[in-house]
Amino acid sequence: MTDAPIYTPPTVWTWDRESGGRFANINRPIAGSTHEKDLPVGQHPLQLYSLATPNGVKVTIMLEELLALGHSGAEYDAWLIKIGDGDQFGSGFVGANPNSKIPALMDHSTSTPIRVFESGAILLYLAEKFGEFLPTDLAKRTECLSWLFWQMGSAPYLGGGFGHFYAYAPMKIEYPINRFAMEVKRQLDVLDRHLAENEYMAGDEYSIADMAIWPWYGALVVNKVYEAAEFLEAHTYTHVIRWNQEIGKREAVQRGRMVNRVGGELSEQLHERHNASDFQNRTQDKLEKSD
Ligand SMILES: N[C@@H](CCC(=O)N[C@@H](CS)C(=O)NCC(=O)O)C(=O)O
Repeated sequence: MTDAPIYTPPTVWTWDRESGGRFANINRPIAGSTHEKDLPVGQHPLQLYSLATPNGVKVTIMLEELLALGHSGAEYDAWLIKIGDGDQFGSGFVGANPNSKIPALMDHSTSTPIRVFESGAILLYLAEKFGEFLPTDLAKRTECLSWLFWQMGSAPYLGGGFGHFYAYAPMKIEYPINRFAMEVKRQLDVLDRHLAENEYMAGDEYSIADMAIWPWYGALVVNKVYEAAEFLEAHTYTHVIRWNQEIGKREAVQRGRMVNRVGGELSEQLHERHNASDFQNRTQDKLEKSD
């Protein structure tokens, strides 16, 4: 093992400097709001406050899938929360999610608006509200929820563990990169073995488990997060790659990926979404600009 910087923890940890690395400016050891700011509310019952990170995309995919099935009650306004600018610490956002992380959903269709935070809870809420993408058969429903909660417990090792130390930390340290690469490869193998025998995560039905897992692990195997596909030998997880392609072909998934996206190809960005026609207008804007 190479030499790692030596650190002797003090008796009591204190927050006296920025840790460095990407996102260090938004990390704090305390919760709560930093400034007063109400959240905007649009015309639809469902108000989403988010950003197109893998956690945000789960929810916009679900909403677009529900709309594709004809559930007009799933019409939504998607407002952009710029986490790099600290929007998640505004008082209105903290009211919607005391954990100050996107995504957060407000449902105004009830007499007292309901707040939902944590992407897994939002997927489950919408699945139950509209009766879709959560199998009704007890065994299949249980399998679906097991994989949904697997994602919620596993992805922090991928994002907060591997992704942080491999891509974002101010220096490359062998010990954590080794530890989290090992865990992420193990997780990919869990998925690969399961998808060798199952079309989707919950078996033969596409469900909220796929919507939760795809934006993280699907993106990882095709090098869309952390540029780590080669390092992790992602090409060897052939069943994950097959499943990733299958899900990526869905039109609702392609629309959901664009909502609240502010990086990457301009043609794939829809900063805010208030109507289905916004996707079309985005395309027209682009065509007009390129004329
Ligand atoms: N377990 C949460 C994780 C949400 C999360 O980590 N969101 C990140 C973006 S992907 C965020 O808002 N970070 C802002 C911050 O940490 O201040 C979920 O699934 O909803």
